[in-house]
Amino acid sequence: MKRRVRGIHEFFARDPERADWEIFGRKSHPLSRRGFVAGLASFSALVGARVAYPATVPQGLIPASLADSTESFTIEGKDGLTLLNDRPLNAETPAHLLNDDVTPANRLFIRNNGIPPLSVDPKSWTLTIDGESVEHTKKYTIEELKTRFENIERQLVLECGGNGRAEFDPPVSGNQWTLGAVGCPQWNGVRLKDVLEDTGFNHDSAVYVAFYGADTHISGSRDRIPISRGVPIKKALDEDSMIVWGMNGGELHEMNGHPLRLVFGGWPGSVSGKWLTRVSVRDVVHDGPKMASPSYRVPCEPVAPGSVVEDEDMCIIHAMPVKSLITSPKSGIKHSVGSNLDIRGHAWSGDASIENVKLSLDFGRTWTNAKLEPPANRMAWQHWEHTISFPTTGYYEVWARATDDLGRTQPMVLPNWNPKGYLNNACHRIAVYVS
Ligand SMILES: Nc1nc2c(c(=O)[nH]1)N[C@H]1C(S)=C(S)[C@@H](COP(=O)(O)O)O[C@H]1N2
Ligand SMILES: [Mo]
Repeated sequence: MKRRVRGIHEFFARDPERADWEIFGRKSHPLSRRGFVAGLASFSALVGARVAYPATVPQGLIPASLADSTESFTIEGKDGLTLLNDRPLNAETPAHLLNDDVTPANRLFIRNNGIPPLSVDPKSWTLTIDGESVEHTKKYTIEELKTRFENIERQLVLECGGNGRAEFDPPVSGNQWTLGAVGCPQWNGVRLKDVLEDTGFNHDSAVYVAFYGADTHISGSRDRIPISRGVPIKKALDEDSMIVWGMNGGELHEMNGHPLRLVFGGWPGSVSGKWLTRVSVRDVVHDGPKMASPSYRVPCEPVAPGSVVEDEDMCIIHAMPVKSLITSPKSGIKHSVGSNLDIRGHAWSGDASIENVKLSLDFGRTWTNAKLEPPANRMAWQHWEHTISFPTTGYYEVWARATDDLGRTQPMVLPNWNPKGYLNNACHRIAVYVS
């Protein structure tokens, strides 16, 4: 790692090109991306160009051209990620670096709650399966997992529950993720279900399946563990819930859980335990660190922005909401008016699949369908593309909006404010300067 940067707040504060943020009088707050400016004149001034479709620019919209940070950092085996925090380490991937169909290991975000294990030996690593619903505790080496159970490969979306948190207004504490705490690698491993069944666990009493990992608490205390979460037994027994030792045919990156982790596609990343040493089949809803309110919970019923919500009114997040990303081109590009522009991206929706992706060039007045591919397998993100041309010169925004097969679609503005800033699935938009 080269530098230390604490959050995207600092990018705006330090980058002279982004001094514009100060005109909002809230420079400590990156959220202004979907916040408010005074009117079309200031919108034009901000983007430094004439705005195409001036009539439909929503009142007070902050231009997408100011949204993306250019900061990047270096960690071995990772390329172009943006560092949010280095203790614990948290880094996200800029949208245009997520353009691959299958996310390469060097482009997968990192979300650590504690300190990763210092030395890892895959040969001696073991996974223990225990819990109230397991009569005889079992232990497996990675070699045993590889040889005793059917090996499977799945492309599964891993997205942090707090992805998009930076946009919440009023702001909420936690890593200020913008767009890139998400990826969809191909995972190599076995079905969690097959291993659980091998223990002969008690189907009648099993309620929840929890993970324990080898990372240690940020305080240095040996008596505390950073995180131990889980999923209801139904999700644990899903055909596509996995224990994995590899990514894209290679090893897991050391920050992504090498040598063993869980992957539950489409659920908040926090359930996909890294550096996996133990899985417990519980006869109650798991009560490990970061299971209790307010962690990874949202108000059971919608609340007004800024509300204080009692612990008992917070519900555990299950599947993640419908969402899409524009991964090509990069926001802010210059394009010439006569030529076509290829737009590309991905879309995903928890346990469901995507029905359509629509694009708008006129701030949401009209929408056209993008060409959408079927998923490689359940809970893989789906690729979409579209070729567009711009009728005039000026400042444009391309907006993308996905709808899933249950009819759920993405909101244009920040949805359901919640105290911890989870589940922001507002539409992604990019800026294009046409000349
Ligand atoms: N043992 C352990 N597992 C963990 C975490 C952690 O800090 N420790 N972080 C969780 C969270 S909050 C997320 S979003 C994902 C991130 O996975 P990644 O770092 O491989 O992208 O891992 C989850 N599993
Ligand atoms: Mo997360």
